[in-house]
Amino acid sequence: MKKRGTSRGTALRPGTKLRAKIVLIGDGGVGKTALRRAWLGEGFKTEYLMTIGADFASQELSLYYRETKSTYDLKFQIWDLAGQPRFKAVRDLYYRGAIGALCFFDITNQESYMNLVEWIQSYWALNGHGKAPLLIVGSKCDLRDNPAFPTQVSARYGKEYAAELTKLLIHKYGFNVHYIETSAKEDINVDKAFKVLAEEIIRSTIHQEKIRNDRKTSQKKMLTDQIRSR
Ligand SMILES: Nc1nc2c(ncn2[C@@H]2O[C@H](COP(=O)(O)OP(=O)(O)O)[C@@H](O)[C@H]2O)c(=O)[nH]1
Ligand SMILES: [Mg+2]
Repeated sequence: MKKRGTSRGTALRPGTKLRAKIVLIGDGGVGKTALRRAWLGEGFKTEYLMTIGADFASQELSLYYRETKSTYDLKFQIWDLAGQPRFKAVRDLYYRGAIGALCFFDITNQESYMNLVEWIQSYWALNGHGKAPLLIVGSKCDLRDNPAFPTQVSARYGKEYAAELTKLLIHKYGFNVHYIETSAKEDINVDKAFKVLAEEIIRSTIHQEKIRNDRKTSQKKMLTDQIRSR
């Protein structure tokens, strides 16, 4: 039988590599490029170099998944999208095929938090897979409680939003939404953000596979029953 070509259709087996396209989304200036660079060991820059359209990077990651007691290899293809509205037309094309997203807001910028809803909606509407895994990232946490940045988005908000999304998604889609605060500047939770997303991609992929197999089994049973009852 013909295998489906999408990553979500690809069987996830220990020892085989799962190609996972992920997108980094959120308003311009929230720190998407900085986090990607920090994860790839490219250092932190204070000056702001705007991403034009999209940047691409790839990185491999092995992850031990407790529930199946197996190690999975993922090859992350990371698309770092420009956040500015004027790049919207280009950006929409890059969502296609994404099975994971890091959704950023800057903890010192309330508007960037409010805009998360739209970012997440676009990702789900345009990736071709629907409700795929994501992680909510509260960035620049080194600025937490810094008096120079008096308006802050409290960690409670991020956690509540993630919990609300998890409630909506876990049963049908089989993944959790986590909230993680990161600092690319001080290397806080940089590895963790990518690992937690990887784990939820694995959880969701296993869940989708199980649904497909259950469906196949029940259809086979139906056919067998039909033939027997003749
Ligand atoms: N204090 C602090 N500044 C950051 C952090 N991450 C990014 N920045 C700064 O925020 C600005 C925008 O970062 P950038 O990664 O280019 O944002 P992008 O538009 O989302 O890709 C730059 O001036 C960075 O130096 C962080 O973790 N802490
Ligand atoms: Mg950028």
